[in-house]
Amino acid sequence: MERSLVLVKPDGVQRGLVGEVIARLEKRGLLLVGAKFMQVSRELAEEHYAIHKGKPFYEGLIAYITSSPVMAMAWEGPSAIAAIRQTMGATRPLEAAPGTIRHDFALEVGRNLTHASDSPENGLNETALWFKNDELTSWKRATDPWIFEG
Ligand code: DAT
Ligand code: MG
Repeated sequence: MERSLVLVKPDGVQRGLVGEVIARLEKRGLLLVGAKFMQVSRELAEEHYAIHKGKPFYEGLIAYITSSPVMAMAWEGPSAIAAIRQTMGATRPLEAAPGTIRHDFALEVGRNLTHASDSPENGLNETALWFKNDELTSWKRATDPWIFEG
């Protein structure tokens, strides 16, 4: 099982797409283990996007993610990192495959609706950055055996 941080970023919240993102991940079979609706501080934004510090789009990215509330979630599943990034689509919406969230609902890289962790290690680190331990719930879903083979 892998764990990923998923954010519905301010554009997704403002556009009423929180439910759409959750519905797609739920229907895919991924398991929700944490969620909170929150305003992101500059401090958290800088820590989350530390890897992009110094890039030309960095300041715009920090301004975007802190501009309005986000829906922060932790999702689990087998190969959750690849599965969720596939459901989100490529970073640039015009390069995202039809049927992905970024293809279906976005046009510009700076308004690409969602964040998802890009490796199992980052999935654990990012969920630990955004959630306290007691904000994550480990649970068995009745349908797990019908979705997870193992
Ligand atoms: P992703 O969100 O698909 O993991 P990333 O980690 O490379 O993409 O970049 C983080 C975010 O930064 C991305 O969702 C949008 C923004 N971004 C990335 N590259 C950009 C660029 N060349 N111009 C503007 N914004 C960019
Ligand atoms: Mg990334």
